[in-house]
Amino acid sequence: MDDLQTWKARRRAVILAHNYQPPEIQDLADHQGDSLDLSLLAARTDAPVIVFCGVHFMAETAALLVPGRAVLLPDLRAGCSLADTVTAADVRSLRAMHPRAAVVAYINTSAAVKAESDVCVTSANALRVVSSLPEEEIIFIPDRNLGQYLAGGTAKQVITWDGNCRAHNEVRVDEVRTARREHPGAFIMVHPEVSPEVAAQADLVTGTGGMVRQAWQRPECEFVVGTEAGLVYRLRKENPDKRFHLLSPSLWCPTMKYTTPSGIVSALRDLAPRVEVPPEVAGRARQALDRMLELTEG
Ligand code: CIZ
Repeated sequence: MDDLQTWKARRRAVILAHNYQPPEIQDLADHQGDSLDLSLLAARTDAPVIVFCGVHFMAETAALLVPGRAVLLPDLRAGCSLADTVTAADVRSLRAMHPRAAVVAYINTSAAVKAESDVCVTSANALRVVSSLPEEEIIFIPDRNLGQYLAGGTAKQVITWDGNCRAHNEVRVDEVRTARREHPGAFIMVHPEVSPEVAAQADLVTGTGGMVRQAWQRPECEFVVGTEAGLVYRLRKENPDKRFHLLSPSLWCPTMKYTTPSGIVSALRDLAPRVEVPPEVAGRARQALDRMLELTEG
């Protein structure tokens, strides 16, 4: 009775896995994607139970989009150190300092921070959403590297916060140079959470969804991948005739690896740990997410 498929059927659950999840979790998931894909899937599914294989802010996002449904995060230790760098009180202080600016929250933030923000973005839609805002001044939280990337890609004045994703921020310029030397002809793509110096050396800066499409569509047979190692497993699986190299050993997120098959079985059996958002935060946080979805889909 501890069989995952049995419990999944019994709960009529859907299993969503982020692109950074371990291979065995990617293999058993119903759907895989970046946080935008998974948010859209969560918003559209009618499954009464969603098992979110990712980190806490992602499960919270799903819980905001499907109020009343059970969103399970198999291991509550799966947090995001980038999301933890900014609090709701920090956002209120920033607003007081820059009253004309729109507050744009990266999806990697808590629901409490989203509730203080005007709109959310993911790596897949950040440029599009920020460009479409009427405000000329933008407060972007919490990833400074992504904020600088947005400043370079739009005509906006972007006020950044001093947060970063350790895995992406630790990638070094000399690692890109080495990859170019060792894999001449490979297409080098990096995530916008890497430093601007590293981004400047790459062929393309894009989120994981963009990397998946590039791997399908580009003529090159070899790619260097500058994002968390979990994506490389997906790219290899979907493109068995192409070669993929991880840009740096630093690209490994420990909290993404807390999900295990047995943790999923326990979560389905116990309907816990369940992620819920307090009502005083949920309404305002949902508005910031809905605005993102309108600007992305519209
Ligand atoms: O948007 C996401 O899911 C994150 C955090 C990274 C990416 O590019 O997929």
